[in-house]
Amino acid sequence: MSASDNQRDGARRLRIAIQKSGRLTDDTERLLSGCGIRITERRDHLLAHAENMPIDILRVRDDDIPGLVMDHVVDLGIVGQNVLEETIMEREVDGLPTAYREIMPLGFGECRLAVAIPTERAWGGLPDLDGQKIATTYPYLLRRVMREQGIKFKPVLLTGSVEVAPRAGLADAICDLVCTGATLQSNGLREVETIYRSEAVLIARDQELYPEKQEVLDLILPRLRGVLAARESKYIMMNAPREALPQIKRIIPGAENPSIIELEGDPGRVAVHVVSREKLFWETLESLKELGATSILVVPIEKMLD
Ligand code: PRT
Ligand code: ZN
Repeated sequence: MSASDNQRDGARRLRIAIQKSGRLTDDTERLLSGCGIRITERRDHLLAHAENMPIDILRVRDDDIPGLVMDHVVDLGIVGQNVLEETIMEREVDGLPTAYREIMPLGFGECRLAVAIPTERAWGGLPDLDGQKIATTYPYLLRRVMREQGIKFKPVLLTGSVEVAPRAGLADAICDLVCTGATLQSNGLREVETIYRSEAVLIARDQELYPEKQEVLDLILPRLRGVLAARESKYIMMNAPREALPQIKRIIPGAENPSIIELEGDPGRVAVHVVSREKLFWETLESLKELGATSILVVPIEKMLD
């Protein structure tokens, strides 16, 4: 293919940058495949072509994704808000473009950026760290919070193994991503202050897209919303006393008008089918049982199109 063929192809195929291999990769690929985008190429290929749609997937390090969107190399990117915000501040300092559009948060890759100190150390608040060394991969996000509070600190930049810095004598505290807290705990650290909360987001370049690409985007966005909506939603079926219906509707979270079906030979009871659009807890099912519901079935929903 010649360079001009490539350019023409680039104008037609929607390009999405995703993390090549890391914490966002599995969820991202599941989401794309949930939208019906079929990719068979192996993960070690930088560029993968979707088989059934004019979409190309670019597999890169997560740190490169915001820049690729902001430099208009790709049309869409899926990345953690932490990386996105940090990159924006870094690029502003470097005088690089930072415009993009956030399309939607994606409900995975949830974590927090937190300050942690050695477990035995007393804690009175962030001012305790005035003038001290803090190891982090996110100097800009940390500096923003510290500046708001008028606290000076010495950043120690580490791109990995941040949690070992205090024990190795490199820093007094750390500021790192935390999910379960297990890493901090096993390194003799305790979390004392959350400075930023993050999840994965879908972002787009801020320019108008070529019509061919816009068409593909208009096709996949409702599918994406459908996959996300279906994730928490459940289809609930049960048999219940007719007079308990108002209470049943009240306790099922996010329930829309249920379908009520007569039960042959049992005029006092009906079958109820309903979609619950929020997380369903065991407590709710137990309450349904107390209201006289029997044969309660909860079924996951794979796709949803409103
Ligand atoms: O190679 P590449 O540069 O692409 O990957 P990476 O190593 O920079 O990133 P990766 O794959 O570790 O994380 C990608 C994104 O996932 C992050 O930018 C966050 O948006 C999100 N994410 C969610 C996390 C975590 N949870 C997480 N727990 N990123 C990192 N961690 C690390 C954290 O740094 C610490 O080392 O996990 C450890 C703590 O986990 P817990 O569960 O013990 O608290
Ligand atoms: Zn990274």
